[in-house]
Amino acid sequence: MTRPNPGVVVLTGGIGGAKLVLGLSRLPGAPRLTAVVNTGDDFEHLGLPICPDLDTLMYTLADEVNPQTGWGRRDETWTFMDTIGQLGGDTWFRIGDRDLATHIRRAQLLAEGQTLTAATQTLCTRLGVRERLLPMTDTPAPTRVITDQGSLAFQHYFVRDRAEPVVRALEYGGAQDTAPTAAILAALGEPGLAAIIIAPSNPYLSIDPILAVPGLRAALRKAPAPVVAVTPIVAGAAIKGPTAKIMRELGIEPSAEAVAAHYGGLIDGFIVDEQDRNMVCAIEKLDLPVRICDTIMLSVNDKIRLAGETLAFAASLSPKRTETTGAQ
Ligand code: FO1
Repeated sequence: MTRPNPGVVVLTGGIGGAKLVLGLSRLPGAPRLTAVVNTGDDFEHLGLPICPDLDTLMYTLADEVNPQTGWGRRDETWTFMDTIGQLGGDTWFRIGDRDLATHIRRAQLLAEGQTLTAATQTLCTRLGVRERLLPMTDTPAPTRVITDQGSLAFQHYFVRDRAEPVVRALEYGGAQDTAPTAAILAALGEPGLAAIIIAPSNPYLSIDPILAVPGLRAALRKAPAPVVAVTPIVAGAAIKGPTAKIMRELGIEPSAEAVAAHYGGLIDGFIVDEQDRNMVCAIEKLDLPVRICDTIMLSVNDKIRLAGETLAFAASLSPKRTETTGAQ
């Protein structure tokens, strides 16, 4: 009898995290992948439920993502957007014609009574995605960005205002009455789980909303697998997006060390980029094992290589985790 491949759970936002998830999915003998995806960016727009990070993961794994933007679908046309504009509707959030079909179909599935978890599974199956994409909650948990220009809904801050307002604080909808879904708790508690990976996504905008879901941190601590985070900051700058800018605005020096400290007691190991070798000692002082890798993922091979190194690092940590916390 063949044993199933080990399970791996990845906590992730959109574009950066999707690259690592794609790498994991393309590894020879790929693990059974579950991505727990940020839905703090979700919003209702033009009457439709939009789930940007779930869709970025889904399109990336289906080889359908727009390679120029990293979000939306490839080979897109824009008749719908142009026509909405002609009719005086909002055009700051660009929904392509092919992408529109996803939002309409999702709206229909939700209206029929499916949970977001089930609707996502339905869409993924139709697009041939075999990895499991789990929204962090089935109930809305919108992130709000408190800025020098007031409290903004996430997409207003990020897309409409191009992440220009100065961030003073972040509020996560998950801090209220949401809960991790049964599917997430089952994935994190699975016997033989090989690793839990925190993707190189924005810690404040993409990962913290997931960690703010009540019960999620406790489930991570109890999980029978080491938790490894991959740095989203290399040489003081973000690979993509406003992570470094937001850190500065929140009074935090943007560095891999600061991200490691931010995840603190939650992680068992941290991956820094080879450009940040000089930070290894400081991170090890946080009592955190560190692995140095090339974390820049430009090609598919880069993604597969980093995925392999992340899993190898996690495997090297497993005995320590078992010794110190025991299987719970
Ligand atoms: N990002 C943009 O910068 N501009 C857009 O017009 C835009 C539209 C869009 C439509 C569907 C979708 O799933 C994602 C879209 N994104 C767009 C990306 C997205 O909103 C952000 O990158 C994420 O929320 C941050 O992870």
